[in-house]
Amino acid sequence: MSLKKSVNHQVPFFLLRLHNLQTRIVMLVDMDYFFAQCEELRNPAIRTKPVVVCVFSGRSEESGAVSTTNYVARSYGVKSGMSIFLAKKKLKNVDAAFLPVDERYYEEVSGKVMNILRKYADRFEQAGIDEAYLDVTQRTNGRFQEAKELAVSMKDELKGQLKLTCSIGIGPNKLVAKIAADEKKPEGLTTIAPEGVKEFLSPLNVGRLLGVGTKTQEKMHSLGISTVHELAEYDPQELNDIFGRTMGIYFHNAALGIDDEFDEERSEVESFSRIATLKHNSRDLSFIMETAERLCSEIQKLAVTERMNFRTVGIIAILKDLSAHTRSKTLENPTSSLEVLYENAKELFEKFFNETEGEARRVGVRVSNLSREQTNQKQLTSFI
Ligand code: TTP
Ligand code: MG
Repeated sequence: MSLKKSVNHQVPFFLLRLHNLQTRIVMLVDMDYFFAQCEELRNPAIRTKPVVVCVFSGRSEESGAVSTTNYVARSYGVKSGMSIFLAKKKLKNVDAAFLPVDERYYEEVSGKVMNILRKYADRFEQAGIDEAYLDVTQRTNGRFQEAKELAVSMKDELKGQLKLTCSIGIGPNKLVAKIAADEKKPEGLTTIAPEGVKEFLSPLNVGRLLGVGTKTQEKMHSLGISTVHELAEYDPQELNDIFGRTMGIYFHNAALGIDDEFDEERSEVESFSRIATLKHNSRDLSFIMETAERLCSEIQKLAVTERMNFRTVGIIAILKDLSAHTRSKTLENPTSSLEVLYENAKELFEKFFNETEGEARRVGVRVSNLSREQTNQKQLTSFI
């Protein structure tokens, strides 16, 4: 896997640190032994055997490499990247299933998985065929305990709907979430709150950090750096000199559990939204609109201050099980009218509760499709 695009050496150190002081909750969901689990799904009879998914090169039955294996096969020492020849040797006299990769089928299953995961995220980023990052800060009120409960619901839904298992890491940023997800597999759930990041990362081998491959690891070992703690203590200037400025800064920050998430944060504003927890769970429209009215008013003030009109009005309802549901509507003309916002939000909530069972726990309003309010500048200048 390549080093993420998020390495941004333009951002000063102090900003990176400051940014991370804000409590953010990110999950990394990684499906367990994905290709092999997909194979078990369509043929449950192989579940108890070693399952080895292979990329056959075609020359002989034994040429090619292992794509992945189930955990039964892993207990025999058979794993991703190994030659099929060696895998067969390790599984000699064992009743094992050697199967060819069927990527189209795995893509199809992956699509279903992502559709479930997406519902649980404020912001969603698919990171591979079987993994995705979910920012769940808003819907969990920034509480790690709630995030953990959310992760359990998500696991239950994946198992109930698709009969698939996954491992989840929860942390204050993507970097920590990813390492946490690798901590326990299969069916793992590891939560690292900000105060636990240092203790969690310090003893790990540097190879656990994204971007530290075999070569880099060897180089670091030669510098006396084996653990993440040793990397964190290493002079950052020397890291820059040895690995180049971009990677030097990245390694230093990564060792401290600091992850650069500025790409998304600094993007042009595309919407204004507000979300609030109801005093009690409800599906009563007039009760919900009491809260929504306040949210509409805050958003409208913001739009006016920023001199923006909006054309799309959206609502979000987070139900008792923390699943999130959105509805939106595009208006004929851009506006910044509070009345228009309120009436449309009300209509969307009404429609939503007519279509959906269950009580809302949190509700939100959002406006998007923003455009700059026309100023009188043009008219003024045309008189000159
Ligand atoms: P991973 O998530 O790395 O591995 P996995 O899902 O098989 O096992 P686990 O997460 O439980 O450790 O990769 C996802 C899929 O990508 C994997 O099922 C098959 C494919 N893959 C390869 O084809 N070759 C490889 O070397 C690796 C690592 C993965
Ligand atoms: Mg996986």
